[in-house]
Parts: sequence; structure tokens; C-alpha cells
Amino acid sequence: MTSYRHKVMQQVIDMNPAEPEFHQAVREVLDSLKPVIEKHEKEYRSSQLLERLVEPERSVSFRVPWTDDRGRVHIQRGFRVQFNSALGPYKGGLRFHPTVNRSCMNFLAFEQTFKNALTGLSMGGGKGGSNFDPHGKSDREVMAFCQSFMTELYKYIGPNEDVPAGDIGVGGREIGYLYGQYKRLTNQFEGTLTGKGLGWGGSLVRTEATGYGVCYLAQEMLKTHGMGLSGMKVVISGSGNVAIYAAQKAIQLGATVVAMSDSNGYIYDPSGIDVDMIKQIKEVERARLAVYPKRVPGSTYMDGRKSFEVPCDIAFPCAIQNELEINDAIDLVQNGCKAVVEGANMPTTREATDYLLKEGILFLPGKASNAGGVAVSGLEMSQNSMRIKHSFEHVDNQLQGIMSGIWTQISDAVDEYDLGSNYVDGANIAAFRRVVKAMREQGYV
Ligand code: NDP
Ligand code: 2IT
Repeated sequence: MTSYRHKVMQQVIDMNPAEPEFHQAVREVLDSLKPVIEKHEKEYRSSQLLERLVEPERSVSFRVPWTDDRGRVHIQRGFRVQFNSALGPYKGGLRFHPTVNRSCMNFLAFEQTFKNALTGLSMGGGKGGSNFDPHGKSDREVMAFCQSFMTELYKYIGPNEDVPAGDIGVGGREIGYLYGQYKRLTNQFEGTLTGKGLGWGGSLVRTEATGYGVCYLAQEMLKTHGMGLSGMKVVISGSGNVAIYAAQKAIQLGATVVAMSDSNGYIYDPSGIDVDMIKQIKEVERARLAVYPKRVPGSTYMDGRKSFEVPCDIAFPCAIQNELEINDAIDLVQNGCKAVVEGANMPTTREATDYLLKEGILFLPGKASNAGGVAVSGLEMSQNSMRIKHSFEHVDNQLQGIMSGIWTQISDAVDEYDLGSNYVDGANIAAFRRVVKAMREQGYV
């Protein structure tokens, strides 16, 4: 007889053909859940629990027309996937990137449900975005796109309904334009987006939260294995929001960050990358990383290559899904890497993940290690509801507490199911337990 897991997996494939990223994310979770599902198979089958878990509660897609600076009209596709609200209002970012499609949205919204569960806060899982590419666009073009996107999206979101935030291609500038249009359409000043400006409802530490959280969880794992970030050589991929603040915190904790990248290539700086210079190039000038060596002597730029080829103790993939492939994993192992901590969502292919685990590399999956971002979004939502503003130290302490709580949940799950150091399975099981308890208590919905 086909196992229940395989039956559900096949159903996901049949109902969502040509969605490889979504299949990959679901398959990983179902594989991790094997011992839990086997224990409760009869009950899960009779309540169609897994079938409900893999089917988004609601999913919208819509046309987004906008006009560029030369008056040409463009049409993009917008999405919002409201995957699971068992634990709270849908919560998750918006991604503006040319690769955005239904598969990408479904995988991210599915992952978000489990990530948000791990934070311990009251947030369901959702994700949205568009295949709009902000690179090289003027501020006016980005504003025009954001206003058009929100003119449709606002119908589906609200402070107790669905609270979007940033992701790839959506940072403070985009959240500002999106919020302005939301306010104009609804006449409400409320916490319907997170990652807002600090002067109008944003939370301190939200900008830094994902990258800082990556380092906080890395520290917890390393401590368990008698290590720490201090003195470690770190390689990062990406040079966006997550990468920058992971680098900043790793350096504060005593590590040396020797490489960072963007989609064109990577920079290598053996004496340690100057994060303020990266911030200037990427956040202020919105320029390419290739200019870095022109400004920082002793560094080099490698065009068309990936930073994972640089020898390191720890790698933080912080760019995009499936960027760390099997050949990169082989490079990392050969070069003596001890740990891979995912800052991005599913940046490691399944083949590479399995290889790293087999080789005994400590590995933290993104849904645990990058949960700090959405966690502080959750704290932004509570500050908005209470109309108060916490200090940087207060929020940072809460973030550290949440990341350490995630470590405890993962550790408890690997102990209970005798999983050794398989923190992928540990995180999936811990998250699943929280979501499923709420789903069972809320009936067949
Ligand atoms: P940003 O848009 O700020 O930065 C993305 C970075 O990734 C850029 O440096 C970009 O380079 C690089 N990149 C994109 N595509 C590729 C590629 N194919 N190969 C190599 N590099 C690439 O996004 P974020 O930092 O916010 O997000 C990064 C990852 O972290 C995503 O997976 C996101 O889902 C995840 N994440 C983000 C959170 C947040 O709070 N922002 C929270 C949790 C997870 P280029 O400029 O050349 O495109
Ligand atoms: O992937 C993610 O967790 C995010 N992009 C952040 C989501 C959020 O709501 O802050």
C-alpha cells in the first residue's frame, strides 16, 4: 500500500503540476515527518490532516499594470498566497523578483507557516509578490508599480487578516510606497504591513532582525557542539538585507567575513569585508558589488562565480532558493567547512542538503535560522496594536529569546525522535506539532 505521505505528495504534484519548488518544500517536510505521521496515521488520514496542510486556504493572482518613465505600459502578475491561519493572521513577505511565479509563492507560503510556528508568536503563514524587477528602475517607476500592486492587494489584507512585509526586492522604500497607497485606499493608519519606517510605526531591529537572528541561532547550535562564531571564517552569499546584517552581527561576535556576493559574482576580502561599504554600495547607491574592490584595496571581485568556493568555517547562504548546489556543497566539505546556516529560504538543494548532513556538517534550515525577521515583524504588530514603541535593546533581547526558544524546540524534537544532529527534521517536526495542534483543535476547516 502506498504510504500516506506518498499519497499526499502525489496529490500535491497532480494538483500543482510544474511547481518544482513547491514540490521540493513539501517533500522535505513530509520526509521529516515520517516518524510522527506513522505514529498518528489513522487519525491524520481520517481527518485529512496532511491534505489540508498542503492546500493553501486562499490564493489570489492579479494583473498589475504600470507605466515606465518613457510612458510605456508594462503588465506584471501579482500574487498573495494565504496558506495557513491556524496560528494567527496570515503573515509573510512580498517578493519582487523576475523569478516569482506560482511555484515560488506556494513554496514560500508553505515554509512560512512552519517558520512562523517556530517563533511561538501568533502568526499564520502567507507570502506574496510579483515578477516585477526593481533593479535599474527609477524611484518613480517603483512607486508606480507599488501603488498599482496595492490597489489590488489591499482587498485581501488587514491587521487581523493578513500582514505582508518585505522579502527579495522589497525593502524600506517599497514598504513605504505600498503603505502609502494602502492608507490612501482604506483611510486607515494601522499595522497592516511590517518593516515600516521608524517614524511611522516601524519597529527598531526589524531591519537587522533576520541577519541577527541567523547569527543568534548559529551561536546556539555552535555552543551545543563546543564552538562559537568567534574566530571563525565566514562566507556569505547575497549582499541584501539578510546578508548585510548577518555579516554585521557575525563580525560583532568575533568572526571574519571573507566573501559576499550578488547575482553577478562575489567579492573576496581576506582581511574581512567592510560591511559599511557594502551598505553604502547596496542600500544607498543600489549599485553592483563589482565596485567594491575599486574602493577597498586588497579585495578582489570574481565575476560569474559563487562565494561558496572560498574556504570557510561557516557558510551563510542568504540570497535565493536552490543557490547552494551539490558542487558547492562538495567545495564546502573539501575546504573544511563546519556549518551551514541558511539565511535565505530553501537556498540549499535537497541533494546538497543530504550530502552536507551525510558528511556531518552542522546544518540549520532557513525556516528556523531566518525566523528572526518575521519574529520581529510579529513584535512590530504588537507594538502597533498597543500604539507603543520599544527600545532597540528591548526588541533585540526579545529576538534573542525567540531564537533561543527555537533552538530549544529543535533540540527537544531531535532528542525525542533520536535524530542526532539532523536539525532539518528537528525543525520540521517541532513546527508541525504546533500547527497541527491548532488545526486539530479548530475542526475540519
Ligand atoms: P534582498 O533583495 O535585500 O537581497 C537579495 C540578495 O540576493 C541580493 O544581494 C541579490 O543580488 C542576491 N541574489 C538574488 N538572486 C541571486 C542569485 N540567483 N544568485 C546569487 N545572488 C542572488 O533580499 P533579502 O536579503 O531580504 O532576502 C534574501 C533571502 O532571505 C531570500 O531568500 C528571502 O526569502 C530570505 N528572507 C528574508 C527575510 C527578510 O526579512 N528580508 C526574512 C527571512 C528570509 P542582486 O542584487 O544581484 O539581485
Ligand atoms: O521569509 C520571511 O520570513 C520574510 N520575508 C519576512 C516575513 C515577515 O513578515 O517579516
